[in-house]
Amino acid sequence: MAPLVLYHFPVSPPSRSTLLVIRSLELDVEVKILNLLAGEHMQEDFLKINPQHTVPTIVDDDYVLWESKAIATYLVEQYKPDSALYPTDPKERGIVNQRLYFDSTVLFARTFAIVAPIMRQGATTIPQEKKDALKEALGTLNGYLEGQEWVAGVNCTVADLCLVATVSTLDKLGVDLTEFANIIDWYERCKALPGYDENEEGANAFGGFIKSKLEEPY
Ligand SMILES: N[C@@H](CCC(=O)N[C@@H](CS)C(=O)NCC(=O)O)C(=O)O
Repeated sequence: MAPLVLYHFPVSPPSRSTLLVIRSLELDVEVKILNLLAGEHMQEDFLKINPQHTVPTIVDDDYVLWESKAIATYLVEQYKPDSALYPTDPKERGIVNQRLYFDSTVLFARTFAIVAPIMRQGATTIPQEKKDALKEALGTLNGYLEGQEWVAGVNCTVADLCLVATVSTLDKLGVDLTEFANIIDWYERCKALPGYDENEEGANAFGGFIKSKLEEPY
């Protein structure tokens, strides 16, 4: 059987979260880097695989999937269905899913709303209302972590792997996390996860790029 293939761009937070899941599951993978800045995701060969031209995208034998959270849950269910990374109890799984959607629709969405104008339209400042919206989302995440080590309870799950890809990006672009004590403790814990160094490298590259475009530090 062909190895699992990941189309990946190391600076992309969702793409990095997929690699964190792959590393935690200890799966063999062939990583194919697509340089989004050079438009490699718009090449015909990749569009045939994913017409939505996003990373991460996986090809698992004859099965193609994109959307980082769908990939994360698929990989656990397919390869390590008993793993605590995606609990089988419906109520526990429900909480993990809620945290995954929180990243997609709130934390990463608000991060994206900040970085997209800088990357795509040459913006050099960040509107205060976007900073406020991000701060509110970080407050919510801090609340999830009250009295527990991981975002969905006692075990590290795919939700932690997705959320830390976003939070590390925010940290590296200069967002001050000091008022979010639970996030800071959890973030330190996440740094020991398999493959974290790769995540950090990508977050540093992305954060450094955004920082270099800003008129004043975040
Ligand atoms: N919701 C998607 C977001 C994927 C996404 O937007 N990836 C960006 C990089 S961060 C991308 O591939 N952009 C290229 C494009 O949309 O053409 C996920 O979680 O996988």
